[in-house]
Amino acid sequence: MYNKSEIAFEQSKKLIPGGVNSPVRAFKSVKCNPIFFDHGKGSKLYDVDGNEFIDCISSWGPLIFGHADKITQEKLNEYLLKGTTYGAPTIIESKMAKKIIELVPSIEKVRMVNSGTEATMSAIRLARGYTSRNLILKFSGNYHGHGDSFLIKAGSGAMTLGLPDSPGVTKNTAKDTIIAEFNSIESVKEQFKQNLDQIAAVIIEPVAGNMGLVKSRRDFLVELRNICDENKTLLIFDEVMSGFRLAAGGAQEVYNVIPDITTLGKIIGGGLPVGAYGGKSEIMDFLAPNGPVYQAGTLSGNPLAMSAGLSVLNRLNKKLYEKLENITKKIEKGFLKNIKETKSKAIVNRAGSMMTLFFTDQEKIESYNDAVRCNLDQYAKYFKNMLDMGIYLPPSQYECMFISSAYSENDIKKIIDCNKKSLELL
Ligand code: KE4
Repeated sequence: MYNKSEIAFEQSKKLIPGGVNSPVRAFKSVKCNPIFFDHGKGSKLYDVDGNEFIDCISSWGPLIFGHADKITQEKLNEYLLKGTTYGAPTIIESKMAKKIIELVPSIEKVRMVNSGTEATMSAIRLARGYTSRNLILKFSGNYHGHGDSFLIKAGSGAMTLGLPDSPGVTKNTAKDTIIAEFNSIESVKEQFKQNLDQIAAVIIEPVAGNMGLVKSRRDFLVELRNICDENKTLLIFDEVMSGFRLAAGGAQEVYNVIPDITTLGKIIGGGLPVGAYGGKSEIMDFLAPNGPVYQAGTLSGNPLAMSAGLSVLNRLNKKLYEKLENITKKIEKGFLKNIKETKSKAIVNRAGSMMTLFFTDQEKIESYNDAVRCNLDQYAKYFKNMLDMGIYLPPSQYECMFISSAYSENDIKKIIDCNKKSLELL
């Protein structure tokens, strides 16, 4: 069934650390070998053995319209014929910036970079430069990319592999990152009390997707905004995952809580490497060449990625989000029915087209401490059952499903039916 993937993995392990270019792809926590894919189309992925899967990861979020989206490809081909990169300004970069500013409530100016990690690293440097303070407050279980300052109680692959605090991050760096508990305003107040006038920024995933899907409570976000204002601390929403996915204006539109800086990625690249960070002009103009905070990038804003990203952002409309909501709500409803009928110890967290089925006997999961009590062995077995039935889930309990608009009614039915069979097999 997966022979060619096995052979490919044996080969890649000789060439690439762990055989993969990003750790969570190694399938370590689900105790099986990764699948190597040959191509995708719409809601489907096809592996090198010719197996077909319904893709529930969408490349960790970017592919909101599914694989090999026709309009994105046409735009890419058009720009490909003109060249690939110039290392100089192009009009399409301004078009992209204008579109992001139109869509994201907090953004008056935006800088393009090449990944979500670059966006968050740059955002905290900007916040430190703008406030002349050193400390960054982040939340347990939140993942903001692999920048040194973030690999402290980090989520996603770091949490999956049990490496939330990575070696190689110096004590001097780590001391400038302080931790609070997600959805616990008391823990935030305590840190501000302990570190008066020293906190440059609070960075948060307003809808967390890196400990599995855990939403902020709205009152928590509102209080967080107030505490930042009272302490002249910048509030950074890391919307690399939630941006353009939960709504055209991301989580900040849904919650109506406006950060000072927003970081973006994934969907804005249409499948090509892109990140971005933006905020109030007064803050963003602190960046070189206007201001003293330096950040740069050879391929930042490259026209190919801009053309792919814009082909997506230009199609974000109410109808799309209604479709994504309907598809994902049907799957959630089906899962909840199956959990009940199979008497499984599991719950489902969902925000728009992001969703996680947690194996737990807890009533709800609202924090890192809740999430770490999940049954990882159950998830691993469930993952493999679903994989063998042709449903490609995130290979970690601490990741999210990302649903695309390319799902058919048959896809929805198949996912729900396979979910039931997989739960029965546990
Ligand atoms: P990238 O550097 O991977 O483009 O973005 C980092 C990042 C920043 N902020 C948030 C909220 C993120 O979710 C991410 C990256 N997400 C992971 C999935 N949990 C990427 C997948 C991977 O690491 O392979």
